[in-house]
Amino acid sequence: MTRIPNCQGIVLLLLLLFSHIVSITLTLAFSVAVTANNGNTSKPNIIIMLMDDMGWGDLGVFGNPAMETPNLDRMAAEGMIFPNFYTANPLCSPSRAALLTGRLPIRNGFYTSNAHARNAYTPQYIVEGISNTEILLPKMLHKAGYVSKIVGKWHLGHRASFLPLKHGFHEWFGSPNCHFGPFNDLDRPNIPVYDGAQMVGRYYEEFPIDKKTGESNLTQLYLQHALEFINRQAVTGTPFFLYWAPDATHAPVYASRRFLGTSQRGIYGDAVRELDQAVGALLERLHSLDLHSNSLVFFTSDNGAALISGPKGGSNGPFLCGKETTFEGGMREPAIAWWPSHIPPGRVNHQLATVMDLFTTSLVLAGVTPPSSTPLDGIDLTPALLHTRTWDRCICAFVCLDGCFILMTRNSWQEFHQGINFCPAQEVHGVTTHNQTDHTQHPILFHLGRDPGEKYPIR
Ligand SMILES: [Ca+2]
Repeated sequence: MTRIPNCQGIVLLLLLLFSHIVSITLTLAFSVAVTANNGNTSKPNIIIMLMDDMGWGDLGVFGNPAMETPNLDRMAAEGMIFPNFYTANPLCSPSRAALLTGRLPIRNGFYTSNAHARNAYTPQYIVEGISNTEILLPKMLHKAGYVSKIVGKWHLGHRASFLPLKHGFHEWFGSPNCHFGPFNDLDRPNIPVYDGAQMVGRYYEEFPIDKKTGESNLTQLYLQHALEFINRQAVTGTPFFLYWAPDATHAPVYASRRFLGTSQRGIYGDAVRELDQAVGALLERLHSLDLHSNSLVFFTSDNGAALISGPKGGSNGPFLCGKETTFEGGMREPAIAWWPSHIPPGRVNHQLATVMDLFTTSLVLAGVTPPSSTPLDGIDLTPALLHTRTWDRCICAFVCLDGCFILMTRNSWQEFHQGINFCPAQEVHGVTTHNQTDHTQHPILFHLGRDPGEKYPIR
């Protein structure tokens, strides 16, 4: 039997050594005040662009040699990149739950535990959906008068009580689940698409995706719904939160006809190029409506690229493994912040940050105080965004131990026995092992500053 260099079943403990991480380009003090949305409010609009399975190495500005993301690269040149930005979990649902709650998966219920064979990326079967006890970002922002819309993938439960409009969003166009499928049975029906509370069709039917050619106009639909929402908010003058979550880079990847065959990276690159075009269109719209100086836009991804897709998938740059592993390739995400006249342009900020920080930062910018009874795991990033500051901190991906230690567990027994290799061609002896090993008592440590690819354990 061929041994599969599988990454599953490892418990990985990372000691992040922050002292070596320094920020560059800190010479200019940059002090700003949060000013007006068309002069009317001190509350900036907030747009979070969350990609699906897009890797750290997929953007030109992060070093992809194809250099096929001119709009994102321009966004970075006009804003700030965070090369040390992490998700909270290398899977869709728990990552999104963490972003929208500001809380670790183990707090908000969307977590994977080997001991219980729980696999949180299928919430409808395990945790069913986001708990009513969790307070999501749009609900908090509503206290400050924000109007919120989600465009794209939800993935926090498909039953009625779990859908976005039940958890603080005022508007929604998109689907409760991934687009992969279709599932032609009553238990797993073809995936519905909603416009608000109304189901308006299904993927592969009213919203076609050609599984042979990869052609679909869904990214353009998601773009149009986002543009239309921004247009309306510009008229009303009310602050808004737009959570733009297209899923074109999740397998099976798709792109519109005019983008198919245009990338040197294949259809995955076609999807990236189309998303890049959409990002450019959204930023341009903010400019044309004179909202740019009062809109914080943050671009990132929910987890690393899925290496099980091989050359048909994305790139995690120099990092080890990818989606469904807690190595850097699964956890570290591309991240760009853009806010003209507030975020100093062209900066690289090495502040360690996570998707959960977007929750806390958004509340700070909106002037909303989170409930004191709810522990939050994100921190306020405004000193980094507005003043290019960096500081030491700890991040905990699953379970906090002492100090800056982080305990990470990966993958269910069920998947383990399927023998999926999440680290193809990236075997590191004693690290990416096939056999599940509990490293809790003798954790594997890497010095990420010297060894970002996690090739050389220091213990
Ligand atoms: Ca994902």
